Amino acid sequence: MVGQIMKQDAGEIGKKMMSRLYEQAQKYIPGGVNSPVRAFKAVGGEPLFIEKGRGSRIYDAEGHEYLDYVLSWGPLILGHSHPQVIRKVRESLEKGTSFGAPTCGETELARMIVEAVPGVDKIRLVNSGTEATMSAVRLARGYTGRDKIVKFEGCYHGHADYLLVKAGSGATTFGFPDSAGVPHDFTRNTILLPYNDMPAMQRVIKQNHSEIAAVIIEPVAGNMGVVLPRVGFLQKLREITEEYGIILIFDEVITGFRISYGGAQQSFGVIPDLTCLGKIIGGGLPVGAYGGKKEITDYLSPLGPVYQAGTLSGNPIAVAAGVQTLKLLSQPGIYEKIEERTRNLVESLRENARKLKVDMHINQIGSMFTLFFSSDEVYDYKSAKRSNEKKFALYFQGMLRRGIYLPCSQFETNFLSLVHTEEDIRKTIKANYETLRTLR
Ligand code: KE4
Repeated sequence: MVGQIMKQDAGEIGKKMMSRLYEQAQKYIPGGVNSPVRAFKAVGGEPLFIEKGRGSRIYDAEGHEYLDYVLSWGPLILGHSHPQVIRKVRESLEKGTSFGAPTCGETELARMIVEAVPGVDKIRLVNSGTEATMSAVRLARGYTGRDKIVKFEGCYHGHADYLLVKAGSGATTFGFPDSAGVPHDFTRNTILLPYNDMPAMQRVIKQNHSEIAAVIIEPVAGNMGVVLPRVGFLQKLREITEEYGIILIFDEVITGFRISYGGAQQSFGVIPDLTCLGKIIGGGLPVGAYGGKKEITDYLSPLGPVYQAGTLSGNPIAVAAGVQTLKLLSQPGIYEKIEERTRNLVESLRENARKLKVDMHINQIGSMFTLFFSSDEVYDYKSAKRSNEKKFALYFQGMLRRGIYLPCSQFETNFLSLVHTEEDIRKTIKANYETLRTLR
C-alpha cells in the first residue's frame, strides 16, 4: 500500500489531500466556502486550503508555498503576519476580546482616519464593508429624506439587497435584482448607470434629482477588475451631486489607504460627502467604517434619527491591528515604494505580452492592477466582460502551477504589499512569460 502511495508524485498526493479537505468543507458549509469567490468556480479546479501566511507568501495545508497577489482581497498591504501588527494584536488579546463599551483604541483609529481622509470629519466603525455601505446609504436617505440611490454597473458595494442589482434590458436605468431572494420592490429605488458614462450620468441625475438621496461609487473600480475613472468623471459627479443636494458616497473599501494614505479622494482631489472604508483599516481583522461631513454623520443614533448598531463594532483586537497598520502606512515614502514596484511589474508583464503577441490589457493604479485578456481598453463593465475569461482561467491555473497565487476571477484585483521583493517581482515576470507562452 505504502509503495503504491509512494509511486504517486507529491503533487498527486497533495491534490488528493486538498480534495479531501474540500469534500469535508462541503459537508458543512454551502459550497465549502464562506464567500463564493473563494470556490474557484470562475477558474476551475478546487480551492487551496491555506494554512498560514508570512510576508508576501501563503502556504497551503500541504506546505506548498505561493507568492500571494490576493492578500486576503486587499487588507494585507503590509503583507501577511507583519510582526508589529501581530505584536499589537497579542497585547490586545491579553486584555480580553470584547467589552461592548467604548475603548481608547477606537478613538485612536477614528482619529487617524479623520486626520488621513480629507472628506471625513467623523467616522463610525462597523464590522465589514457591507455594513459600511449599507449604513452610509441609510444615513444619506435619512439626511435627505429622499429614497432613490444611484450606483454604477460593475461596482460592488457588498451584499445589501438594494445594492445587488443588474442592468435592466435596453435603456432602462432602474435596476433588477441580481440575486435570488431580493424582491424587485427592494431594487425599485436603485438606479443603475454605466461607469464612466458622463452623458448618461448627467442626463439621469438631472431627470431624477429631486428623488435621489445618494450616488455611491467606487472612485476606482476594483470589482470588474481595476477600472479607472475617466479624466473629469469624478469631478463632474461631484459638481452635479453638489448642485442638486445629492449625497456623494465614495466606496473606498478597496482604495482607502491603498492608492494613497488619504485614498482615492486625496489622489483625485474630489471630496465626497460620505466615505466607506474596510479591508486595510482592519489590518486583516474584521473592520469596516463609514463617515464624512459632521452635519450628516450627526444624524446617526444616538445623536439623530438614523439607526445603526453592532455587537462587535470597534472590536479592540481588530482596532489594534488597524491602528498599527495605519501607523506603519503613515511613514514617508511607503506608497511611493509600493507603487514603483507595482509599476515595474506591470510594465514587464505588458512587455511579455507584446513579445508573445498575446492580447492583454492591464489597468493599474497605486499597488492594484488587473490583467484583462482583451485587445481593447477596459473602461466599464461591458468592456470588462468582453475579456476572454476562458483564457484568464488557463492563465490562473498556469501561474498557480508556477507558485503564483492570483485572484481567482477575471473581475477581481491583484494587490502588492510593502514586502513583495524585487526577487518576487522577477519570479512573477518569469512565471507570467512561461504561462503566456502556453496561451498563444
Ligand atoms: P465586505 O462586506 O466583503 O467586507 O466588503 C464589501 C465590499 C464593499 N465595497 C467594495 C468596493 C468591495 O470590494 C467589497 C468587497 N470586496 C470583495 C472582493 N472584491 C470581497 C471578497 C469577497 O467577497 O469574498
